[in-house]
Amino acid sequence: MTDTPQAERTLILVKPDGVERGLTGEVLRRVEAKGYTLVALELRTLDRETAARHYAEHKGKPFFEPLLEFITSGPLVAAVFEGQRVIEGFRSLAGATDPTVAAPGSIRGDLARDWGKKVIANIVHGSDSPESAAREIAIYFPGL
Ligand code: IDP
Repeated sequence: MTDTPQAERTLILVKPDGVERGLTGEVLRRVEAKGYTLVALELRTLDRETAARHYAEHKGKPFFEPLLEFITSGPLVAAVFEGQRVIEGFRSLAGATDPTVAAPGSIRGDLARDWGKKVIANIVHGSDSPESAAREIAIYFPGL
């Protein structure tokens, strides 16, 4: 099966908690099993400046500093996946931001829980719109 030219792309992260817990393969397996196509993949540790660029929309919120500390705390896996409605499709695979109430069957619902810390450690990130996807893909994979 191949996608029509309207196929979109999304930026997916396995955050440092997911990498540390050995869940990278499980996350990528679920996204590939759904049928989306992997087009870029990298293991890297973010510096503070790049992390602040990624999460610019949350600047000023109480969890902004803990979020920067968390996302720079160890290696993460950045990936770009492609497919029809992949942005919405991955958000559905990921589940709600709060892992305690994320639906069972979703990545966060099955694999994450509340650790009572200042930032929610929820294993994955996925772009939330075509505009965010373009902006985020340019941060992690310039020139893609
Ligand atoms: P999303 O990752 O589900 O799209 P966003 O609202 O974009 O959620 O938040 C980005 C990340 O910031 C979340 O995934 C989570 O790690 C963290 N976060 C969001 N809201 C809170 C909060 O109220 N307290 C602590 N951490 C939060």
